[in-house]
Amino acid sequence: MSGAAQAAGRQRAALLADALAGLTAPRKTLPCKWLYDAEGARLFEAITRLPEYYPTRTETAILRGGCAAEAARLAGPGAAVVEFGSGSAEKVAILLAALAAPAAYVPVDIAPDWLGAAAARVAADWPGLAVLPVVADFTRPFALPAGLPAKAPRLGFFPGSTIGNFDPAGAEAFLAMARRVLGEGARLLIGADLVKDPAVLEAAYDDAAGVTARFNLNLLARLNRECGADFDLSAFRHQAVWNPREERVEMHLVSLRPQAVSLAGRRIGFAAGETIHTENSHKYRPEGFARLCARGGWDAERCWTDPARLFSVWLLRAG
Ligand code: AVI
Repeated sequence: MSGAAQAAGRQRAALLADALAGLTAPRKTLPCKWLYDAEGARLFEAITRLPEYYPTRTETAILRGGCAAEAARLAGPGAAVVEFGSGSAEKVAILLAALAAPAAYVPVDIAPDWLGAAAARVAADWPGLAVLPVVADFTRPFALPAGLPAKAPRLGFFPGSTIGNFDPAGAEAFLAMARRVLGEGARLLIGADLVKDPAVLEAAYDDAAGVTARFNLNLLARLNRECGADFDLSAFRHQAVWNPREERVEMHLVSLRPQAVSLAGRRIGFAAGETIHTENSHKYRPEGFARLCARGGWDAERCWTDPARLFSVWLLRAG
């Protein structure tokens, strides 16, 4: 069996183990990382262009409107940029263009195909830049590539408010891990979505064109494709709700009727209205986000927002 086939087999086994654990729990859940197979990644890209989904365009405008330039000035010349969960690596172009003679770009992502394609694009656009991709789960400690110039100032990049998809303990653990990986004197440029009118938030996660609904339901289609489950997708509907106590948008899949689904020889029963909780997207207040960063070992050096205060981008300095 090829290495790629073995990796795919391991992924399927991990997906099945998570699905069996999550769907037999008293409150059914599925980890949001499984939303991103090839189809999920394509749908997420479409989400980022939706009129209701303000985070991507707002963060891009903040980066372009002086934030990237100021972060680049503070990071200094010859910086090595390490992007956590680089995906399509689009926003990093704004940062690389602002930096004086960046020494290296290290995109870190768990999906090797995606990573290879994004790394090749950046390498083609930035001749002379050392592009050193790392295939790794960026939520766990990983080693920086040996070829990274030892003296280059380290600048982490974690845009998109992906930190909001961790629970608070996971977010703190991620920040502490990033601090360890990047080392003394490092900086981290990170996007954090802000608490706002629940109607704006719920529309961003339940768009009129139904793209986010397809993104969420694709998780059941993925379980059918990869784990031989028999979910009837027409018997579930997408739901996005603001949880004011936890200050997060929750995505659920709601069972429209009593039903049973089979998965790896197990029958999993659903009551009408019962949900599978598939994602949390935490929103922050600036003071709370600065406190979270401090607990993870980072001092807030700068914070930028847009005029409507929808989104924030922070430059953190290793404390
Ligand atoms: C990747 N992440 C930051 C997105 C978010 O906004 O939480 C994922 C997403 N889920 C639904 N729409 C977008």
